Amino acid sequence: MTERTYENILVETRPGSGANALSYGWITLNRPKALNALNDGLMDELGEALLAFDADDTVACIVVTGSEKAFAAGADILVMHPFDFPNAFRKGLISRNWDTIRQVRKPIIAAVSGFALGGGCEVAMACDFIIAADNARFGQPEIKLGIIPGAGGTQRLPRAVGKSKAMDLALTGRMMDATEAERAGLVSRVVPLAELHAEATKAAEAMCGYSLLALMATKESVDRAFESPLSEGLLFERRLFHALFSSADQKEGMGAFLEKRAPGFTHR
Ligand code: DAK
Repeated sequence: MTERTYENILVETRPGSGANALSYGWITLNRPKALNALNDGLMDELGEALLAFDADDTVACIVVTGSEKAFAAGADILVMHPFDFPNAFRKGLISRNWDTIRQVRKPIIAAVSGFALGGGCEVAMACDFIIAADNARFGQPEIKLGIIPGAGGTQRLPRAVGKSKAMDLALTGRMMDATEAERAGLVSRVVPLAELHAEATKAAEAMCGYSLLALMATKESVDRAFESPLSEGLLFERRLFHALFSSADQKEGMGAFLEKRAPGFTHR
């Protein structure tokens, strides 16, 4: 991937560990003065960086993180404030670049510390799983601004934590701490703040050693669980499962197990 400098994010390609390991992308949201409030500039850059990693054959997965104080405190309220309905509707207020993340076919880990509010919580939920620091706080406080969540908060949150807690969070605007978020199933694990990056790195490095085909197929199949009835999801999974038997990586993975050696996947 061509490394380029961004204004609102920091982007690095990091090597995986092990002889045949792929690399992983590391994206840090970086508008510290506004607690990483998400404006067009940031969302454009995030989308561009994600798509570049997705297109890079040497990259297995991507970590998206923020600062210790804020993953992101939501969409930029200063930008949204002056809009009226006709303009918001006609111009597609902050819509254009919010769906890019959904185009990414490689796994994305959100490593969240501090505030993940409104659009910040929605970006984290659009990632494939969330590792939270013990100081993380999640919420959909849009109700306090006279609006509702607009980037999936009323849809992904109930799927993650159930109707009652999603209603509670969206209707009261309260924040949920990391312990509650883990108990509710929004985050996959909680670690001390000082260990957040090491934990995300460990997860990314594990994926760097696997078959990229199998990683992408896993993501596609789990995502199907949220988009289709169970019978269709199960059929989709079965087809992908069978399809992977045409890959060199399936022969290599199973062969390496039987020969009691480490696999060397070639992503074919
Ligand atoms: N926008 C703009 N600036 C923000 C911001 C935000 N969301 N959040 C914080 N900041 C700025 C503050 O204004 C302050 O700037 P200065 O005054 O220093 O210039 C600076 O960041 C530090 O914030 P505080 O001084 O407030 O820091 P505190 O520690 O006291 O409080 C806080 C932290 C996170 C509790 C507080 O800043 C806060 O409540 N922030 C707002 C949180 C919020 O309401 N978020 C939801 C915004 S609505 C859509 C896509 C997305 C969305 C909708 C549609 N489409 C695809 C259609 C998303 C909407 C939202 O996220």
